[in-house]
Amino acid sequence: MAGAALKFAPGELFAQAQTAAQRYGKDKLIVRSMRPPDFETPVALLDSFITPNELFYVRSHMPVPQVDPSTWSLKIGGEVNSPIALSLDEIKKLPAVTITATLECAGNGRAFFEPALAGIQWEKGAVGTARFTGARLSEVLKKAGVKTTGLNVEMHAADRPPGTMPAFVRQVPMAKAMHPDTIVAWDMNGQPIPLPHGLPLRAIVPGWEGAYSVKWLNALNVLAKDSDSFWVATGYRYPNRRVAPGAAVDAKDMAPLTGLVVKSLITTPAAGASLPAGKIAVGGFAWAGENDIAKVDVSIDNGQTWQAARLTGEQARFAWRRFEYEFAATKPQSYLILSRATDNKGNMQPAVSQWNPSGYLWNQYDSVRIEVKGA
Ligand SMILES: Nc1nc2c(c(=O)[nH]1)N[C@H]1C(S)=C(S)[C@@H](COP(=O)(O)O)O[C@H]1N2
Ligand SMILES: [Mo]
Repeated sequence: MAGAALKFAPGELFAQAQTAAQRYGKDKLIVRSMRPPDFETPVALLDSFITPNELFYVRSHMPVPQVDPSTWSLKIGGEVNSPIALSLDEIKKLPAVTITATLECAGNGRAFFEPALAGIQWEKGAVGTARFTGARLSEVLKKAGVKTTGLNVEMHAADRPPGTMPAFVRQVPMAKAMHPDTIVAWDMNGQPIPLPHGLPLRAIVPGWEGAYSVKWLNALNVLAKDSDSFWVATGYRYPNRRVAPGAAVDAKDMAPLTGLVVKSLITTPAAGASLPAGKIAVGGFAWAGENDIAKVDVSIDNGQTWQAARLTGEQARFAWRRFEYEFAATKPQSYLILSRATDNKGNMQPAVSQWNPSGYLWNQYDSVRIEVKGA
């Protein structure tokens, strides 16, 4: 009878996960959840400034909706002079802009917090950079005419929650909604937005944590108050004071997340790499939400000394920046390579991330251990 009660034959669960990723052309990604699809990019595949669509992480709270771009409409209502619904064609007639933006899930790195937290156990790869083409959210709102009473733009989407989970409704404060780089996008890296990324229309709220960039966007509701959506009132909140790891935090001491925090990621060498003695090339990306990267330092002696890495390649307002550093490894030994970014406001990555009840904004020094063998 041994094995008779097994629900899965050996390998079957793995095969199901592979199928879930293949369905969306994401077979190189790590499946963190099959239903809904939550896929993480392996760090080694994040080695280009632009993350190709098939390598871009996916974060969805609920099943991917069925969409028909030909009948899609974006409704605009609430505190506006004339509520309207715009078709995709009408939206595409507005002036098109392309924004290069790094999107990162607020929960990226949650797996590393101690004590452990509930939620998707993202490690380092719930981040990526793409060029999004669309119309300015301000231009879209102008079509309906925002009243002076409008404080927040509530964003609704077509994905429908299973069971009792609340629908994914978010809000953007008016100033950020009106920013010229906040857009409703229909293209991602020159292709129609792929289905798991929000086909046919998604918000891009650059520099802010990924959950502001609502996918499958189908309604804007201008509010004279704060949204009472679960995902605004309760979700995506962070303590406004330091808390002891594991401590409960009162709701009144929590504030909404906004901008991403300063962070760096070593994409090469790979963790655990075994390399011959000689020159070791270190490279990766650093980003700081709405701020710019001022410098990235690298340490190969457990943080006793730090050397400045070179910042290279393309520079875009809301995108990560490439850093490179080389050192000579003369004899066989194990190295822990650390990276630490600083932004133009003087914020530096901490040695240890601040624990918080939802496991958001993990941003401590990145580290990669490698083994150097004899030449
Ligand atoms: N409609 C809808 N939009 C959504 C989500 C969602 O579950 N539903 N997830 C958000 C979160 S938490 C993140 S991090 C980003 C992820 O975008 P991506 O899947 O294109 O990488 O989408 C955001 N937009
Ligand atoms: Mo997210």
